[in-house]
Amino acid sequence: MAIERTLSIIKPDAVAKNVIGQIYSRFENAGLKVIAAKMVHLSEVEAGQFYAVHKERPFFKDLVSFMISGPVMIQALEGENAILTNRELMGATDPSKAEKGTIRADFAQSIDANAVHGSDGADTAAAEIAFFFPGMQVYTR
Ligand code: RTP
Ligand code: MG
Repeated sequence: MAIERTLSIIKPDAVAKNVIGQIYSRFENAGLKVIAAKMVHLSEVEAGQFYAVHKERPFFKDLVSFMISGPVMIQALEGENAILTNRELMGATDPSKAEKGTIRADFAQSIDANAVHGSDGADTAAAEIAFFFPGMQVYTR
């Protein structure tokens, strides 16, 4: 299996619920290491750029307003099959359809306020890490 990196965002709803630590525990228990992290209150421009791939979708405006409604916690995760492992930990986009025990089933309210973001492939992972952590330095532990 390959060691990969992926980008994760704990969205405003989960930050407001004070469950950053509980979500980090899930990453750690699944063998994912936090190799970079920052808490940010995104601007409308940043959120729009980050989700530009969804620009033409009907939910784009709601998605951007939600993502700027409060601070988010952004991290790069590293581990075996990190991209898929993180997507499995997250669960389905709509928390009412997410499997029990996933982050979204346990902490999310709705398809908008769905607790976490995770890169969905190798290309998006690389682009999203570069977007938030340009020239990222990693200190091996
Ligand atoms: P994310 O990008 O945030 O990790 O979520 P995802 O891959 O599971 O879902 P994606 O299709 O990339 O959509 C991005 C975010 O847009 C909102 N969304 N709303 N109302 C809707 O039908 C709808 N579809 C997507 C969600 O908040 C989703 O996380
Ligand atoms: Mg996505």
